[in-house]
Formats: sequence, C-alpha cells, structure tokens
Amino acid sequence: MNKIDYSQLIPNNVNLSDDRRLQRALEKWQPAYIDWWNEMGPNDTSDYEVYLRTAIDVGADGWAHFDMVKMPEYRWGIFLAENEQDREVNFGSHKGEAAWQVVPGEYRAELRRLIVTQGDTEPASVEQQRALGRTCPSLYDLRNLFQVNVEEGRHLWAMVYLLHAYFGRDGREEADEMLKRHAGGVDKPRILEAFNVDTVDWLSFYLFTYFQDRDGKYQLASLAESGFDPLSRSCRFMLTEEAHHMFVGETGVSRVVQRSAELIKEHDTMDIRQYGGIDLATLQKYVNYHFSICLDLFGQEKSTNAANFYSMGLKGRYLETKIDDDHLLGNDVYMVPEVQDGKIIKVEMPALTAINERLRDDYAEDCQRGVDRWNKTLVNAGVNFKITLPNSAFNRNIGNFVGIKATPDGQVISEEKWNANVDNWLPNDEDRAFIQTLMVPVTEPDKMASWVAQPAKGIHGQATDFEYVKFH
Ligand code: BYC
Repeated sequence: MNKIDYSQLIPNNVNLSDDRRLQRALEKWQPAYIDWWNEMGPNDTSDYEVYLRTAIDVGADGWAHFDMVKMPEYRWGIFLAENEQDREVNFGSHKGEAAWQVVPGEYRAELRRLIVTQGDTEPASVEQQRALGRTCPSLYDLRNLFQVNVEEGRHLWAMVYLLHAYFGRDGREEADEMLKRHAGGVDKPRILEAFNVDTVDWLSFYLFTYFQDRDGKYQLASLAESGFDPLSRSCRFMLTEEAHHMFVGETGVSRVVQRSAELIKEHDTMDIRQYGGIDLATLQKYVNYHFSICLDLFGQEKSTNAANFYSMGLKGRYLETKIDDDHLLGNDVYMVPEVQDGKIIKVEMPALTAINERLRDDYAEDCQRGVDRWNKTLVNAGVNFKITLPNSAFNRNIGNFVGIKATPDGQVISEEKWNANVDNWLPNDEDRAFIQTLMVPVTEPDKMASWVAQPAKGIHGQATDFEYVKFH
C-alpha cells in the first residue's frame, strides 16, 4: 500500500488505478495544474534543470531521490503516510471511536473549509515567490527555492486529492478554485492575508520560510491529529517535506547574521550597508514584520470555530496525543492576552475556545529557538546586538489587538507615538529599496552574494560548488 507507483500518470500510493472515476477526475485537473504552474509558478524556468528530490517512499528512511529535473516534469503525486493500525479519534466528543475513513456527514462543511484553507496557502506561496529566481544569491539558494516551490505544489496536490476523493462535486469545484484565486489578486485573492503579499527579496524569503512555513508546520501538525484519517495521513507526510522549508529559512537567516557579523567586525561599525551587508537593525525590522503577520495566521484568541473543530475531532492541538489531560477540555482554562486599561494582561479563558491561542504560543516558543541560535552566532562573533521577537500585541490585524498600537516590547501607545516610531520597528520604503539593491543574481557555482555567508554544507552530500541549477 505504501509503495509509490510511478508507472501512473499521477504517482501515488493510494491505489488510484482502482478507482477509475477518481483517477479520471484527477487526470482532468492535472493539465489545469500544469497550466497554473507555467503561468503562476517560478518565472521563465521551464528549461532549467534543477537538482531536486522526489519522494520515492513514504517510510521513515530515505524517502527521497535526488536528480536533475526540469520543474514542469517534476512528478507531483499523492502520497499518504503509512496507515496506523486501529487508529482512533483522539480528542473531542468522539474520542475513542475508530478514526473515520470517510467524511462524517454532519461535519462535512467544517472539514471542507479546513482543507480548502490549508490547500489555498500552498499555491499561494509559489505565486508569492515566483520572481525570486531572477535575483538568487547563489545556485545553492536557487535550488532550495525551487525545491520549496515544487513541494508546495505537491502539498496542493495532497489537499486536492482529499477534495476530489471525499467531497464529490463541490470538492472538485473547490479544487478548481484553488487555481483561480491568486496571491494578491484583486478579484480573487488568497484566503489568508499573509499569503497575498509578494515575496520580493531573498531576505523576505528566508524569513518567510522561517516564520510562515513554521505556521504551516503547526497547522499541519494540528490537522495531522484529525479524526478524519486521510487528512491525518496526508498531513503527516507533508510535515516531512515541511522540515526542509524551515531548514532553508533558519539557515538562510543564520547565514545573513553570520555575514553581517563578519562585516561588522571587519569594518568596526554596525553601519554595514555601505559594505554590501544587511545591518542588524534592518534585519530586526524584517523579523518584527514577518513574525507579527504570521501570528495573525492562527486566528482569533477566542474562537468558537476552533472550539468546534476540536470538539468535532477534526483539528487537534499540537502533539495532542502527548498531552496529559482528558482531551475534551470541558473544564480546563488557558491564559489569553488582552488589553485592559491600556495594559496588556493575561486573562483566564475556557481552554476550548482558546485553542488557537495555545497553538500560537507553541509556535512562538518554537520561533524563539532559532532566534536564540542566531543570537549565539552574534555572541560568538563578539557583536553586541540581540535579535528579539516582538510582543504578540505588535502590528496585529486579527484578534484582540486589532486597532491597538503597541511597541515591539509590548507597551500600548497612542497612534501619534506609533506613527512617530513605526519606521524604527517595521521595514520602511527606504529599507526595502536598500534590500533590493543587494538583490543581484549570483549564478556561478560556489559564488555567494555579498550579504550572505556560504552554507555550512551542500545538498545531499554534494559540494557547495556543485552546479545545482543548469540554465539552458
Ligand atoms: N486571515 O474563529 P477564528 C501553510 C477569519 S500555513 C483572514 O479565529 P478560525 C503554508 C476566520 O476565517 C498554514 N481571515 O477563525 C505556509 C473566521 O471567519 P468567519 C495554513 C481570518 O477558523 C507557508 C473569522 O476570522 N493552514 O501551510 O478559528 C507556505 C473568525 O476567526 C484569519 C491553516 O491555516 C486570517 N489570518 O482560525 C505554504 C489551517 N484568521 O468564520 C503553506 C486551516 C481568522 O467569521 N485553517 N480569520 O467567516 C484553520 O485552521 C483556520 O481556518 C485558521 C483561522 C487557523 C486559519
């Protein structure tokens, strides 16, 4: 069951050929997907040969195969993680029942909505990043960008499979809509706001893959707990791919920090823009921006949607089965931040309606770990600067802090004070224009742009000067 069948038009490990109707429907969607890739995917890259990994098996060991591939010929397919014998619904009012192999009729709308929201982000990110190839800091980075892009494409396939296989006609319609909404589209934008902003420079790309893909990790992990088993298995395999995206982000920022530290030491100044480096004050502003827009992706602090998804057994908490409680949350409470009398305080709320907030907290804690590692690089280099994550009230557009102006360290301030200081906290036009000046393509093997250090090692045992992308 788990072996991937590559002899099929659509590689899969779900025995697609046993279900002719489904197979035909997906084979009809495939050309539309390829058209979308050619139109909305990485710009002008159809002839490039890229050192890509492809899934060959969903088992724990060595699922990946590496080869030079033209991206439109990448074998996108449908891969579910291995079946877990006797899996149960592990939380909510159906706890203890056998996990569902078909959609529970009474929760159809909610489940479809979750799958559509998740699915929508995947092609969105490819669209957001489509122009980056023109300004890659190295071939190594270019290859990583394309790897991320093809895997986001595959994640769309994962959600489209669920829609086609389990939701009939309206599922197929939703799958079609996935290719019609576009990041930043005027008429049909993507569903979640952070997926409507173009990723216009590589610093933003590293921060996107660090912060936004990490939201992906936490959302997928919560959906991997789902009582709807096909969704759980889809997300479990997606998580194995997601890990590489966050690696690209964490090491990307880390290489920026390292290079900035070198330039600061070499020239004995924090003002390293003139030497082709990214000053740490600007990096901090980018961190503030990306972290705050990603906090919005977790929804409102108080959410009856999230409570319902949980009680229905559709979307759990992060590592649900490892949490030591009753998994019903009938009487539990959780501390949630809000503004009272001009101060940010934490108040008790029923844990059930605070599910989004709990996931946001788990996420923020995870984000901090990488920041600590970047700061260690600065300490080791003898640079006196500490990168910090802004307070959760800073620059928020969803939930309790909408309309509140707060400093990165969590002081509630007036609109005037905000306006007077916002240029110190968030990237302004001049910062973005400066970062753009650094975005000159570097396409010789083993050469690196001025603002980022070499990676510690190459991909899959290859040397760093390996020709990861061949242009034709
Ligand atoms: N933007 O009860 P609430 C990834 C709406 S990233 C716009 O808090 P809920 C990836 C909400 O729809 C992971 N609207 O909402 C990363 C609701 O509307 P209604 C993506 C928003 O449902 C990088 C109302 O506000 N996956 O995979 O609890 C590259 C009330 O809000 C937003 C998922 O997100 C927003 N940010 O929470 C590639 C998982 N937030 O009902 C890929 C699936 C809230 O009043 N989605 N609203 O009309 C979910 O679990 C939930 O839908 C959300 C929202 C967590 C997003």
